[in-house]
Amino acid sequence: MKRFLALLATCATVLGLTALVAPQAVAATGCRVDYTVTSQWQGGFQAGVKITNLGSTVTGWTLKFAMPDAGQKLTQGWNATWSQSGSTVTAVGADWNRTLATNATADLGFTGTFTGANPKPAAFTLNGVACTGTVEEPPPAPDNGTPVGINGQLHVCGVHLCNQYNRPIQLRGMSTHGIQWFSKCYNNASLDALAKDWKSDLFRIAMYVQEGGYETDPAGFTSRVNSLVDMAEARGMYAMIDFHTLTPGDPNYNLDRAKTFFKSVATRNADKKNVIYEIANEPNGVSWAAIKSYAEQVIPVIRAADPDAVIIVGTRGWSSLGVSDGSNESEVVNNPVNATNIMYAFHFYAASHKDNYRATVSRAASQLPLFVTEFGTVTYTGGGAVDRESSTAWLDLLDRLKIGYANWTYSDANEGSASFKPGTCNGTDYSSSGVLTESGALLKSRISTPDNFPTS
Ligand code: IDC
Repeated sequence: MKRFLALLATCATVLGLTALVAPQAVAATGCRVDYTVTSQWQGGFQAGVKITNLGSTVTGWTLKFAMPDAGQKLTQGWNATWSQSGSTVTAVGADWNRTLATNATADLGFTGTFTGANPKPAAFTLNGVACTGTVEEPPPAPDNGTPVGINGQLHVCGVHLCNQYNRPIQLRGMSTHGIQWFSKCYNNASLDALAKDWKSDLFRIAMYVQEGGYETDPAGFTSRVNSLVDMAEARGMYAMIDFHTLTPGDPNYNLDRAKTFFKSVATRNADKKNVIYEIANEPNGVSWAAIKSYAEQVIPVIRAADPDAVIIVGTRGWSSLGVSDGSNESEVVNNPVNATNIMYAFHFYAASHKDNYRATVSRAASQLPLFVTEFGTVTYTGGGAVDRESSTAWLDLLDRLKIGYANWTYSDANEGSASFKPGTCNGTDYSSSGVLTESGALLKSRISTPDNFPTS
């Protein structure tokens, strides 16, 4: 009989059928081992080894692992038959635990001696299959190379936006169009393209308050914003929640709505690292004093729920630091918002706003933390031709000053500022060059260059 089995095994091996007759085969999905040193004393230790079978049922098992240090020696084990050869420790299942159904566990243990550090064993296998997720604590999540993974929770340091290593960074990304109109443009395929093809760091979520926006359905818009925050987070992008006030221009008109909205989103997203709050898109026809008063009422609402997030305050004259109203940054420098960890918004439309606006930004950048939360390559109407020369001058300036930006818009609106040709959002292709407008192609080429975020 023995000879017959040996012969059968040989034939099976020759025919490549080992798995059919091997009594201990497990599915390749494998196993998990949790290894815990339960006590340790001078020169000796005791460890628990819990096996979880993640494959199909096994009717006999052999666990192997490596002692990483030559000084580590098995003394005695239980709930299996234990042996050690060189650095390799072997435990063979006992009669009463040799059958393990899917997800079933077996608890073993052993005592040993050690010299030196007593490192955790490595390379656990069950019937030859590597048991991933072995050691007692899961390793820290890798930064996986995404903007949020690398930079973590942001904060303002001096006039810059800084990452978890307290180093200045520039975030480059795109703004949605009004989500009340272009919701269909924000889906898994378009967000994948933004994260992977555009390598965007940032996704600004423009939630209009009027014009069919938040005021018409507060719960619905709040929930849509939250789901877009999650979609950005899943792809390692920062999400900027833009309370897109525009008409009327006095943000105080929406003060109660702002408090309700920000209390809700800040509470819900407090533990996330990827959220930046922008509390008023473009104040206009209103004094800096009124904007500051609004900010000093809304910021504490956010802070109470989410104390460490960066908050961005809009500025006078459609977030032009007052320039479009004939003023300049000095009104903010001389009378800043009474809060920490905040930045000020600056917006421009490259075909309309040129040298005097750039001069303002160059000057103000050494005194105020600035973020270009919205800009266009075209005129302030959102339409017209791309002004390549002015757009390039602006982007070069922002890069040089490490000022973050979001471009208006990641949408297929029928206007020059949109990145995609009209109709693109009815389809599934957001990646090929054929769907890009001139503005989209320009921004994609600028945003997708390497970030080289500092990590120390
Ligand atoms: C524009 C849109 C346009 C829409 C209009 C009205 O591009 O399709 O009809 O708003 O709401 C801003 C605003 C932003 C404007 C954009 C272009 O923040 O809402 O979007 N712009 O006009 N400030 C300066 C320009």
